[in-house]
Amino acid sequence: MRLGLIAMSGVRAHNPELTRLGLTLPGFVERNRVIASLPSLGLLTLAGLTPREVEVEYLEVRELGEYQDIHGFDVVAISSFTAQIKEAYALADRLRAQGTRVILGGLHVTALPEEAATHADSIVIGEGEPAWPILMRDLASGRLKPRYDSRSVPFNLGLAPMPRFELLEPDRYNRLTVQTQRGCPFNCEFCAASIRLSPTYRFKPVEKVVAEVRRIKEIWPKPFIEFADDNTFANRRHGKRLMRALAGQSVRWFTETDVSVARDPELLSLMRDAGCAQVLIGLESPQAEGLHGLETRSDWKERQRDFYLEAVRRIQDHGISVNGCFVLGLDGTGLESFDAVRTFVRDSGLHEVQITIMTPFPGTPLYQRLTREGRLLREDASELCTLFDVNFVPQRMTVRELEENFVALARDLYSDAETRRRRRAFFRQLRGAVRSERSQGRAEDEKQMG
Ligand code: B12
Repeated sequence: MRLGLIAMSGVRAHNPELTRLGLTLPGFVERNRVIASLPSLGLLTLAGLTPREVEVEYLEVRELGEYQDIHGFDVVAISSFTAQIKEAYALADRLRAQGTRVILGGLHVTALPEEAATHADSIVIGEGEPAWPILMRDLASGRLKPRYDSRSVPFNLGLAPMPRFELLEPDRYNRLTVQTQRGCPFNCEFCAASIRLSPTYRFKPVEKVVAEVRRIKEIWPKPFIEFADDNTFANRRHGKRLMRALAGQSVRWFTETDVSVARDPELLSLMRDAGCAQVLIGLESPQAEGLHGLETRSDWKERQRDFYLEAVRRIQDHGISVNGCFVLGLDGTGLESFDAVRTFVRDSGLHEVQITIMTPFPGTPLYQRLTREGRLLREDASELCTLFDVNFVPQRMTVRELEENFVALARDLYSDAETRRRRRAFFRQLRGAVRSERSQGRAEDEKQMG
């Protein structure tokens, strides 16, 4: 049997002005080029659970035009994010018309299984690992079921297979992903990441993470790794064990976490020593009005706001740059929010910044609330789930104001001059931190020498 694993790759923006901007602004172009080359870890993971007698090929589909070239598979498995789901369905329909069986799974399929089922021979709802071996067995015996649902039991990451990185063309990738944990102890209203597959927060045993890093290094001797986590250091003890284990691996890496890492200087030092280049933190908004109610369990995000500036300083003082992410169009915020972000970015010395538009992804509490409030512009607008397009009526500005001000903010923040200014400020901060560490060290030496 020949199985094709098809990743719908690349980054997307629908808004023509932003797409144009994305092609010209240095800060934006650079980041997009770098991240767009990541492969699908979900599919490589399923490959790791596929019986060895099945011949497996991994393909990236970037453009609709390439669809013609997909031939010769008995079955294909396609991964799904919301933004590209219409392309994925078009591909699935075409392949099925050719006689190839199609299996769909991933975040969007989990959010809207009924819709997905009309384009597939079989769908997987929730995490892939529990369902895949059963599905493969049923497929081999001619008894493929139309749906497999793994939501009842969270997958034990202690049983995680080794992703089959060797299926990738080595020259095509410069960054690889490794997942160290799944879920998140927080529950942000807009979150459309792994808590929507299974809400339980779990982590992968450190030894397994290190084994994945080692496997990657056998293929790419100097890889840059992105942890495909939602919040790597939500469990401090696990985070520290992971850092101690990674310290000997000589890899540089990037991950997503929250501001609480800045309250733990030991953790920050361990992260630096383990090769952390950058952390991406969802600051979401510099305004209390924007943060209020975002985290639905205990309003955790709002309670961190007064610590934001200090947190960025402490993390960057450790030589780890912060990519601060802000969401525009949040309820409670109006036109003042654009300047609030500009001011915060300057005052904090953030090395990198990412701005996105509040996005109601299907399957999220935000989507349900905006539907209830009659504030969705279009219900069937998955192509607008790019994080750069508006598909809702904002509370304190018009759609047009949100779009125009967002573009103006992107133009400012990602301009050549502003990108260079941030970079210079970060290196200045680093030099200052090294000087003060040295002088502290000297003071301690002098104290010890009496
Ligand atoms: C790495 C990453 C990327 C890579 C993806 C590479 C790739 N081809 O997969 C790149 C940089 C290309 C990317 C692009 C985009 N991304 Co992105 N990305 C991530 C990130 C950081 C990690 C995803 C990951 O690897 N998870 C780990 C794997 C193991 O999980 P998984 O893919 O969900 O797979 C599991 C299951 O879903 C299932 N499964 C998945 N596929 C399949 C298929 C079958 C057949 C089966 C049976 C099962 C199955 O099994 C797997 C194991 O359990 C997440 C944020 C996060 N922290 O999770 C955002 C995230 C997935 N991205 C997001 C978004 C919005 C985008 C973009 C639209 C951004 C943009 N404007 O361009 C694009 C969309 C690209 C596209 N073509 O559609 C959203 C998606 C929300 C959603 N519900 O759709 C997330 C959650 C971030 C967020 N801000 O909310 N992204």
